[in-house]
Amino acid sequence: KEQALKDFQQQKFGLFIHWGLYAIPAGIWNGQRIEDLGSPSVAEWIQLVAKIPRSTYAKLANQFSPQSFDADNIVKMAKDAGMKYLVVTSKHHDGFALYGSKVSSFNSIQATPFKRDIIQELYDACLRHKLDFGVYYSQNIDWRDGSDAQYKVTKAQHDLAHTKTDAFGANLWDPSKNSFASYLNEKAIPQVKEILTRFKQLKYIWFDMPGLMTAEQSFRFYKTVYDCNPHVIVSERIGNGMGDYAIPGDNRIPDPSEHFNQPWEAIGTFNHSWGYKSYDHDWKNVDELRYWLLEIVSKGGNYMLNIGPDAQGNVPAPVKKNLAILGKWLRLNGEA
Ligand code: JFZ
Repeated sequence: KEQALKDFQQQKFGLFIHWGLYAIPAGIWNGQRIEDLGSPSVAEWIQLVAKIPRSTYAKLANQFSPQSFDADNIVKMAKDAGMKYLVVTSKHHDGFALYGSKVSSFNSIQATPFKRDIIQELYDACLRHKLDFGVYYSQNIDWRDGSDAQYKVTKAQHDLAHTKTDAFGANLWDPSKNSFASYLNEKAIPQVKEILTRFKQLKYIWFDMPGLMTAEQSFRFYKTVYDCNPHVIVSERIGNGMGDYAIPGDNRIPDPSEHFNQPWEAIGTFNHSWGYKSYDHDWKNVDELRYWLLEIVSKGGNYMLNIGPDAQGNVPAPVKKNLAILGKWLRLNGEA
């Protein structure tokens, strides 16, 4: 693992991809923009913010047919931009898997007319173009099968301890009947195993939003990953101080005085949303991208810059354009 971490620290620049069913509403539900409905106003949170029932949300899968999706194009774009790795959402908070999961049929092969394995396609393209590959996996929040993110179970305890008491992220509008334990045993842990077994060259697993997870639960994920592939490195958002690399916070460049005991990675959006948002056109320009990259890399971190492809699988034009210019500049300076 030590070598894997050293390699990771050398990468400097990577591509983060948030993609899923939420690219279809793209920030608008029943004619209302997500910021007019509540917060957070990032497009991939539409199900929670608009309190969409699970069965209604699942119907989006029937419309998911991104005919323009081309893994090679995306990976080439990243490579030409000077990026060395890619991390894509294998399952976000909505519970939808972008690969052919045997554990849950709510996935891109079984639940959609598209019937393709997006993670496999991106994985293969990364191997072809020699980019390191990782996946994001929402281990705690799962609005479809994850019940209440154990809010009901542990709120009293947490109140007593005066620690985290909010139910942030929990599905309280239409919770599944699953207990949190059964969600862990029957979906999340098996899917993590499945991913690690399937994608043998996986380098990173990016857990996120641990919420009220106990140390024991975080450790179960850590151990599951380690037992399947001890070289895979794990983001700190596995929770409870576990994880192999630090993340200074979303869209945040750490202060020069900040000290990390681990390799770290700053993550950032290209506009103001991770998932595709049809009306957010406030893209970082090339000077801004250069600023972020240089600030982060000069402080010793990696910069993982996010894109959200649209419902057809297209990468927004300003993203392609600005990345191409940035890559050209990096090559002129011998850095890519
Ligand atoms: C989380 C997700 O909820 C979001 O949808 C996206 O995937 C993002 C990368 O991660 O959102 C967070 C998580 C942590 C912080 C902020 C937003 N934080 O620590 O500042």
